[in-house]
Amino acid sequence: MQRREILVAALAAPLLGMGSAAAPPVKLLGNTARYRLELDIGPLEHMYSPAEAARSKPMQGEIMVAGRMSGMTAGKMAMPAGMGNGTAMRPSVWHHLELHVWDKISGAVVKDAHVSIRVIDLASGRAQTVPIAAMYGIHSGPADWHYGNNVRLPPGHWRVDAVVNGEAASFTVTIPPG
Ligand SMILES: [Cu+2]
Repeated sequence: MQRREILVAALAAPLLGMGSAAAPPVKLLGNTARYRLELDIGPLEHMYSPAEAARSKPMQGEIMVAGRMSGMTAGKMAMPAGMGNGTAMRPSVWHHLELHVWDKISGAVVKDAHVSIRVIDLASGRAQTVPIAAMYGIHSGPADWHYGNNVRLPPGHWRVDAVVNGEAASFTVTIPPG
């Protein structure tokens, strides 16, 4: 197992809306024994089931191949279980977190990985488990295949612990205020 910790100050760009085509504000590379990883944290994305996408033909957002979107339902904000109201769902504290996985030997995108991701607030030590969906961007297509979800990530220092087919990697991310 290799650990990789990288500090990045990013996410300075304001949240302009879901499905922004802009490059993700956070892009970190990682490694495990068998896999090359990329962690992207960007603006909240709308995540469509294949049936929803076929019906509404969205121009942006992501197609969920497996799993479910957290944090929003049917294009509207919804409160995830266990969260109070108030500022919890301010869009600026919600981000789209995604992990891309490539096989180091073949270079191929790994589409059937078993992935788990935990996000740890380094100030409080509190951890949250990211519900994993497999998905790809509508614009980019299946080459963009990745694992993750929309997550609440307020400004602060975070560690993202990922396990891919039993192989662990960690990333350290700073989300600046604003
Ligand atoms: Cu995604």
